[in-house]
Amino acid sequence: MVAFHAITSLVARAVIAWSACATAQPFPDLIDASIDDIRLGLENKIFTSVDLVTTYLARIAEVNAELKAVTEVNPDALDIAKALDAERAQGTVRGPLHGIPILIKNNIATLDKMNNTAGSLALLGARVPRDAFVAARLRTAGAVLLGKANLSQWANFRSSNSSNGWSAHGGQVRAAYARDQDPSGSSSGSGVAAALGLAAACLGTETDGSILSPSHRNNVVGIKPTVGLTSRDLVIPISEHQDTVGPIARSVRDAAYVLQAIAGPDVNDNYTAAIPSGIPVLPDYVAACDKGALRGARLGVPGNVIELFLDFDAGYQTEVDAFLSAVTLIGGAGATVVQNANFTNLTEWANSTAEGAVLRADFITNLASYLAKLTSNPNNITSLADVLAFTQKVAPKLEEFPNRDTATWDQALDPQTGFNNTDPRFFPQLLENRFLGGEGGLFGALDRYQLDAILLPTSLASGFAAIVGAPAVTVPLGFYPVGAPVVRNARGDLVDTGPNVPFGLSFLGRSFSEAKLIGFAYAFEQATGTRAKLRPYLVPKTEVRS
Ligand SMILES: *[C@@H]1O[C@H](CO)[C@@H](O)[C@H](O)[C@H]1NC(C)=O
Ligand SMILES: *[C@@H]1O[C@H](CO)[C@@H](O)[C@H](O)[C@H]1NC(C)=O
Ligand SMILES: *[C@@H]1O[C@H](CO)[C@@H](O)[C@H](O)[C@H]1NC(C)=O
Ligand SMILES: *[C@@H]1O[C@H](CO)[C@@H](O)[C@H](O)[C@H]1NC(C)=O
Ligand SMILES: *[C@@H]1O[C@H](CO)[C@@H](O)[C@H](O)[C@H]1NC(C)=O
Ligand SMILES: *[C@@H]1O[C@H](CO)[C@@H](O)[C@H](O)[C@H]1NC(C)=O
Ligand SMILES: *[C@@H]1O[C@H](CO)[C@@H](O)[C@H](O)[C@H]1NC(C)=O
Ligand SMILES: *[C@@H]1O[C@H](CO)[C@@H](O)[C@H](O)[C@H]1NC(C)=O
Ligand SMILES: CC(=O)N[C@H]1CO[C@H](CO)[C@@H](O)[C@@H]1O
Repeated sequence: MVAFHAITSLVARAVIAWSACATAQPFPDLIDASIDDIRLGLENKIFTSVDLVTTYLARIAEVNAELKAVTEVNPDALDIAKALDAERAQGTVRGPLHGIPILIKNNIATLDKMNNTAGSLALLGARVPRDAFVAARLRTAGAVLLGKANLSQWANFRSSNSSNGWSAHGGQVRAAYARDQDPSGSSSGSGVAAALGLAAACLGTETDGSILSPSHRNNVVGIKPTVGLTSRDLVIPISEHQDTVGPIARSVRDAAYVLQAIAGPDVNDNYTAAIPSGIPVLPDYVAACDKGALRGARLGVPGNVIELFLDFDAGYQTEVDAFLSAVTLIGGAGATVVQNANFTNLTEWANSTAEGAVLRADFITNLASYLAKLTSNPNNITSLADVLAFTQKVAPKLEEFPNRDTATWDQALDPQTGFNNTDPRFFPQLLENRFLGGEGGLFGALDRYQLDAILLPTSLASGFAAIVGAPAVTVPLGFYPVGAPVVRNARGDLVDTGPNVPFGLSFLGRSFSEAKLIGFAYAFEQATGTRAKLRPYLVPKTEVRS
């Protein structure tokens, strides 16, 4: 309780100090600037959107040779910014994102000069009939689509011997809190770009962990929306049952601005028809950013989940210790914490192979549907079998085959054991997920203990939400101390954990409970200010004032 208030007042003082001299001081560094800061800078004519785009492009150029966070920049970005500046000069401001540069993951298609490849050379030069719904929504909101963020190729759905953040189209993404840091994935470039201020914010996508995990390893905030809150139209898929598009940003409030812009029903993704019809207008995610949101909340900690992961790998202890301190702080902020809000069928979950089966089956069907929508397809890729043949036979060298194998696709296309999502073997697998994540998992615990959300270290969190399409929000929680052992990824080429590597805390909730989760995450973020305690080793120097 005492620690909590001490930290809160420190943060409050820092904010007041800054606003007091905001007019006299130069604009904050872009690694710290919030969307509100940038918006005010534009409103007060401290700079233009063209200045911002120029600055962000220079920042990308400064670090990209080393970090490979960005695959392509938008050749039209400056013209778009110029047009948005002209609109503003004539008195039209579309909203809080007017003139604000945003990077999107390289699996979200745009009808412009940029490629959309999921990192594969198979789709270079392919064209789509229209912008992905979420990209169109960003444009309508006045955002400048600055470029495409690199990713783990095929959103990490290809190989058993690859590395997070590697793609043939974009190279190897590295994170910047430690040398050769594994950026996690699959929205690797989005995480790194948000962390270093290579754009005001980014879009990522998640099937299981691909927003939450790179967000936490890059010391930023990620919102993984309920499947159906954000359209997947013209997003290169893995699974209609699990894929979702969401923001990765430096603060909860910034992420809320982006979510507000992209959420909502789309006739081209009928999962969005599940958005509760009682809400003709979506909840106000920005207004949900309330410092007092933890007061009176009921939050659960599934002790058996934590125990299972520690049994599996004692290396999680650092993150769990920080998590348990955070739980105490959250209690001190007025939340009721229910310890041992356990998941009843955790053992069955840990042994289940249903999620992999669902993803492989969906991928065959959903990828073919995406490819069928292309208006130009230079390599004539229409199926997973075509992608496999391209990777293994047409461009094996650049696709780094066989070193980076195609184990996931081989399994999906196995004539004996593979099947797509129209096969009778599919539905029992989907039902198993719905039970293990539902009554036997996340939803069961929320209901049994009448909770608003479940708390977990982000390293342990994504799977439980993934298999039932539930939302989750991660916020910075801490980082590995000096002297922590360096643990490399399975491939051996990147540092997974070690000194200065960040980690996060996740809030998981019921479907369409994003506003609540955002409130909790915001209150926690404001009380702790963890992001500001940690600096990357590599920070771009170009600023909007230079
Ligand atoms: C898209 O890929 C093509 C190669 O097929 C390349 O010529 C073009 O420059 C790429 N677009 C951008 C914006 O980099
Ligand atoms: C949703 O759309 C897909 C293809 O676009 C279609 O196969 C499916 O039947 C639709 N589902 C509903 C509930 O409308
Ligand atoms: C929850 O799990 C923890 C850790 O396995 C165990 O100690 C505790 O008894 C369990 N509580 C309930 C209510 O099942
Ligand atoms: C879930 O757990 C309960 C209690 O251990 C058990 O009786 C039940 O069989 C499990 N259900 C499934 C589908 O595994
Ligand atoms: C898998 O199931 C077996 C048998 O029910 C159980 O002993 C084991 O603990 C389970 N594995 C995990 C990781 O929970
Ligand atoms: C899915 O499997 C069925 C039955 O094997 C087959 O007829 C259909 O063409 C497959 N669809 C795709 C997209 O592979
Ligand atoms: C793709 O198909 C078109 C039309 O059948 C053909 O002209 C072209 O050569 C094919 N391209 C490749 C790379 O196979
Ligand atoms: C997996 O990648 C590593 C690192 O490049 C390499 O040493 C190893 O040979 C690869 N495994 C296979 C089976 O190709
Ligand atoms: C914007 C940019 O720097 N893109 C580069 C990303 O990395 C790939 C692969 O090395 C290059 O081809 C791009 O030019």
